[in-house]
Formats: sequence, C-alpha cells, structure tokens
Amino acid sequence: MKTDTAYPNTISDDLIKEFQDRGFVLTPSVFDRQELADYAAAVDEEVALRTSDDSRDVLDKSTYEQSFIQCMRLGETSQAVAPLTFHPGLAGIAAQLMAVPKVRIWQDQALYKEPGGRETDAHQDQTFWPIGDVPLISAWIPFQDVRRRDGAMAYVPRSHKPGPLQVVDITHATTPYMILDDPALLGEQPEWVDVDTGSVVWHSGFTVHQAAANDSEQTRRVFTVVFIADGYRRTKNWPVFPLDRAGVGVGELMQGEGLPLVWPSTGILPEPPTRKGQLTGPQFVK
Ligand SMILES: O=C(O)CCC(=O)C(=O)O
Repeated sequence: MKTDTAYPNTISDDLIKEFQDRGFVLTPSVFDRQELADYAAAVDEEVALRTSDDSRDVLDKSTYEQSFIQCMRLGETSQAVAPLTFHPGLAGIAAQLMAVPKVRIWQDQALYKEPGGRETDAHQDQTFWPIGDVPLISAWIPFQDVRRRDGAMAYVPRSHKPGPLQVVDITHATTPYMILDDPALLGEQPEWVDVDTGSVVWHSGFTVHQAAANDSEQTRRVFTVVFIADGYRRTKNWPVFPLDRAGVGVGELMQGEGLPLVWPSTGILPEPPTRKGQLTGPQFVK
C-alpha cells in the first residue's frame, strides 16, 4: 500500500522542543476556517443525533456530565466526521511532536461544555488507561475562539516529567484527588491558553490539565483526537474499551480493529469497526 511520509504541516524545531520541555504547545492555523466549519457542522450533527433523547438542563445532570457532553469515537459512526479524526495533517503533527515514526488512533471525542457547565477537574489522561508509558498525545481542537470564560484549558508546565501520578476520578464516583497539590508538580501553576479558531493545542498523556467553567452564553464546542505511538504493548488488565474490543491482552501489541495506523498516511480512511461503543459518556463498558 502506498504511504505518504511528507508531513502536510511541518512543525518547527522550536515548537517540538517547547512541547517536549513543557508538555503542551499550541500549533497555530492548522485548519482554515471554512474547512474547520465543515468539520464542526458534521460533529454538531453527530452530537445532536446521539443526544436527541436528552432534554435535561445542565444543572440537572450528574457532576461529571456538567463538565461536558461527551460523545466518543465519532469518526466510527459518522462518515462526515471520519476525515477529521483521521486527518493526515493532525496525525503528522502528532508524529513530529512525539518524535516517533508511526502513530495510531487511540480515540476521538466531542467535548461540548454547555453554558453554565462546570470546570473540568485537573487530571492526567494516561493514568486512566492500562497502557503504561506509551508516547501519547492529545489534540484539543475548538470550533470557535475560546477564552477562559468560555471554558478554555490550562496546563501545568513540565507536569508530564514526573510521569504517572495518582489517578483523578473526574467522574466524581469517588472524591477526585487534588492533583494540583501534588508535590511532584514542584509548585508549578496551570497556564491558561487562549485558542483561536483553526489552531490546535497539544498535550502529552501525563500533562496535568483542566478546563474552566463555561461562563459564556454559548456552548464551547471542542473535538479532541488522541494518538499513541505504534509498537507498544498493553501493560495492565483493567478493562478499557478500545483494547478489549480489539482483543489486545496484557503484553500484546496495541493494534487491531478501532486502533488504526494513521501516520504515515495511506490516504485511505480506515474501515469502521463493526462493534461500536456507547453513544455518550466515557465508554467504560466492554
Ligand atoms: O475540554 C475539556 O473540558 C477537557 C479536555 C480534556 O481533559 C482532554 O482533552 O484531555
């Protein structure tokens, strides 16, 4: 199969170094406004479909649901969203920032923070999953300009360096660990990042991050895509939908259905898996 190894978006050495030193970086103008508006419309449509039977007011939702409407793996259920999830430009940036030759999709999701929606508690992503220290990076792609009062993100500089800290239960099923007080962060404070439409903010799997409450009148519409380096093995047996669906056991390479290679790009969209996850929420179920 023909693969393309020329990056559609070449990232400067300075930005790569910034990401590796600080654990997050903003890449400006990854999408032009019209291209992103088309993707945004596709994601809006899929989120609307998946949540059509939920008319609850934000304040009547669970604490977790008040942080955002969460719809995962939209690229598997919407042909119009798939080109965003599997966008070679994004996958190529992920490969450059992680400095790895091959990249797989871990997940995509819409995180729509409603007006009046609460903050997203500070946490690390990678400690949620039984995947050890595989290089992992997340692209945070807002569909509109986002400032702190809209629900912007803040990242703790260099917080990826100590690796895994205590897991934060952002679902609030148990009291979440106050990770911002962890001594391993050496007193570093979260830095708020304003993002303009078309730009993308990237963070590493161990970077501590949070999002502000949405004090605006509009829903904060964000799409995220999480990438892992190819060639790493599952490290723990606790359940996780994408590895369990692909039949990846402990010690086996993380690959298979729903975990497609996206860099280098083949230019062909992957076949959607036959088994889909839950329509909303964190897709805990096997
Ligand atoms: O957008 C948010 O509210 C949280 C996003 C987040 O935690 C993530 O992308 O890892």
